Amino acid sequence: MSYLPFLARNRGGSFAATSSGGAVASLFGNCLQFDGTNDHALREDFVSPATNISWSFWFQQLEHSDDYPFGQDDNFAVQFYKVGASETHQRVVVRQWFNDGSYNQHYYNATGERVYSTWDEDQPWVFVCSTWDGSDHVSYVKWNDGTTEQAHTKTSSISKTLDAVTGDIIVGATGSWGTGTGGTSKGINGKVDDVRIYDVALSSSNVTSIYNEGSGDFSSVTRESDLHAWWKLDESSGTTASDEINDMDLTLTNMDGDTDWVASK
Ligand SMILES: [Ca+2]
Ligand SMILES: [Ca+2]
Repeated sequence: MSYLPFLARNRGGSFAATSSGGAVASLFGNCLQFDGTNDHALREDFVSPATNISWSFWFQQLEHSDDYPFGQDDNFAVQFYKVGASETHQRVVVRQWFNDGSYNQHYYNATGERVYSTWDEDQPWVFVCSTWDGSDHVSYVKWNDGTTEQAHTKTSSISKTLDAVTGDIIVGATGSWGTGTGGTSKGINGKVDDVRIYDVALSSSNVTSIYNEGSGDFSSVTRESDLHAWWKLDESSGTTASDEINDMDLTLTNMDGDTDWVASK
């Protein structure tokens, strides 16, 4: 397995690196580790993309809990997207909110698509991506622990509108499930890495490319110009997580800048 750093980071640039890749996600340098109590990384007044959106990230749970590692809260629940894994249902839920206050969500828990084989094992890093193109909500959940690989996709065709909204971006937590009011009460005990928001609906092949980057394969990455925000989470100290695209940096909250940056693999 190999790990190659990104060689081009400017908006509009392209990646030049190539790699043979590897089976297990090597992810991207460092990541953030959250304590499941009150840790989170926050960006207030984040303006989301309009019309089309994709968002992706990696997470690894370190204990059984009903928590939600990523979302945006506009305080009026107009738009909100988050994923969670419930001890009761052993599921990953990908939820996209729309401007009428409704949402569409995908549960990954049916026979043959269970994301976790057992909660008593160390959990793998899981890649999640959600896309919206104006008529279809498509989500992807993928992982590879070196022994088992799972790759699942769900699609919903629905008629909804998605305008840009302003609200908190929260990594490592969101508010209580189902309320749509946001907040930070549902903090993950685990790790999160490489959080991205795109202003386009990524294609299935785009999503596979991003997933493969986690294995060190950057050979087919061509969509950097579509990034709206990108928190690589590669810092090693301090309480700021930089956004590579528009300086929408996250602030580590209730966290320790000396110990909560850890190697992602
Ligand atoms: Ca990282
Ligand atoms: Ca804390």
